[in-house]
Parts: sequence; C-alpha cells; structure tokens
Amino acid sequence: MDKISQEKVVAAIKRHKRFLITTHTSPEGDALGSELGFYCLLKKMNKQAFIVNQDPYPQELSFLPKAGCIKLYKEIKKISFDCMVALDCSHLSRAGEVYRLNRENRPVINIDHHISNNNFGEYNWVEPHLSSASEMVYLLYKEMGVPFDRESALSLYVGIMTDTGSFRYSNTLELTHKAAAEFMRFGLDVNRVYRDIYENISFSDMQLLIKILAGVVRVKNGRVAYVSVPAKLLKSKKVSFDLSEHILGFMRAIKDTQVVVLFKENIGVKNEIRFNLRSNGSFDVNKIARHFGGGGHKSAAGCTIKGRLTDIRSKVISRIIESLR
Ligand SMILES: [Mn+2]
Repeated sequence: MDKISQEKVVAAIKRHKRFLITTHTSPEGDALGSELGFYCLLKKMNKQAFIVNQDPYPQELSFLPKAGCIKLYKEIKKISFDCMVALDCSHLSRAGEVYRLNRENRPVINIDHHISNNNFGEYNWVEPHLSSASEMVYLLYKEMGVPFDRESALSLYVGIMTDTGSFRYSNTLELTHKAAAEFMRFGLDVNRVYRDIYENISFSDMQLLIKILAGVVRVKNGRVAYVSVPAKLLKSKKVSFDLSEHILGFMRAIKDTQVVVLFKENIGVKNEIRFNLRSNGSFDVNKIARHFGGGGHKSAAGCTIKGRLTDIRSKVISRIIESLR
C-alpha cells in the first residue's frame, strides 16, 4: 500500500470544497460504484460534488443509488469546481472529453488500480494490486473515519463485485472480503445484486451471444481463443458491457486456454476497434494492450485503436503468439 500517496490524496480532499468527479468511457460496475461511493463520501463531509461522465451508464446498473445524479458531458456547458477527481482511469484520456471542463486547470486527483496508470494527476494514488477503485474508496472511508451507509455500501459492493468477477479472480484479497462483509451489515441483498447484473440478459441478447460464441477461433493448440464482433452484428442492438464480460468469461472457461480476446468494431465510429483481453493469470495481457496503446491489468486489459478489424486482429494475435513462445 502506498500510504504516502493516500495521505496526500486525503489532505487534498480535505482542502478542497467543490469537486468534479469522473471516470472512464463506457462505465461499468467499478467505474460507477467508485464514483457514487466517492460522491457519498464528499457529501458526508459537507462538500459539493458533481459527477460528469462521457457515456451513459448501462441499464442493468440503473439500480445504483444516486445514479440519477450522474450528468453527461454533452449536457454540461460550464461547471465550476476547485478539484477534479478521476476514478478507475489509467490515463486522463480514458475519461473521454470530460477533461475539457477543466478550463481553469484545477488540480486533478487520480485514484486508480490499473498497472498501466501514467500518474496524470497532481495527486496520484495508484494501487495495482487492489481489486478495484471501489476498494480504494472503501479504504478512504476507513482512513478518514467516515461511516458507510446503505447507499455507499451498495455502490462500493457492486464495484468490488464486478471487478473481481464476484470474488473469483486472483485480485480478490482478504481485504476484499473484509470490505464486502462490512457492506453486508447494511442488509444488502447480494443475490439480488448478482442477478440484476449477471442474470439479466434479454432473450434477444442471449441469441446474439450464442451467435457470437459460435465464431470463437482457437490457435496455438487452444492456448489462445478469440472472437470478433463486427458492427453489422450489433446494429439496432444495444449491446452492453455486460455481454462482453459474458463472452470473455465463456472463452476463458475453455480448458487449457491461457489468453482470450474479444474484438469489437465500434458502432458509429468508422474504422475504430475495441479489443479486450483476459488471461488465466499466467500471461500478462497488459503488455499486449500497452504495445497497441492501451493498458489495464495483468489478467485483464483493453485497447481502442484505429484501423480495420481484420488487420488489427491479425496484428494482435501474432503479437500474443510471439509472446507465448
Ligand atoms: Mn476497475
């Protein structure tokens, strides 16, 4: 634990009064959970706070308390604040255009757990061994002696649950379970939370999922598995982050698979590809993502890149095969 950086962040939070909170594009459980948990922390300290994100949150996370407070960048013309806080962002550019709101160059607090974080803030607290940004916000509450309530507990629980794949990934520590146990004191219906997030796929999305999984390709004796999702498959469909997680989860579950990749053509942006990588822990996918300008964690990483799906796919897969040798 980087205690010194944490102390500096705590001091900066105490010193400032009006905060702009943001997170990465296509926000998922940890992005939103950490934002809302942090928002509640500031409110308990009688600070002013606003959450502004580039992208809307997925429907299945709309149950998060205070989700209605989240504003979208395109709705905001001007906003005054004396401190900006980025959560779960490895680079400031991961927040999309939200950084443009910082016209007066206010200090930025960077709270993140990505190993690829480039310390973009004035105050940087980065803990790559921790499961989630939400777990870091949990530690802030403890450090500052701010009590949890049902709302903050639920938000942070969701963030930790989703980033650990429901407490299954290797980033799940004793601390992770301690945090979860503390949150459960507020009577969280954890089964309900689980079902709302993971067992909430519409039948048409499930049919799409089956179609996509039918296209899984394996190379290197099955050590690498990948799948492609062309934009035409997604047209007129709203496909959530959640579906990607399911696809990656199924691929990773194939026996003897070390690395899996999901390639997706971004809808509405011509020639832009998003690829997400997962590994069983024995292979560092962050290195692969970094090579192409992305990043993440050792066993989960991603990258958004310009180019054609087929070109990018062959480059990424070749790179993985080379690294496997
Ligand atoms: Mn995260």
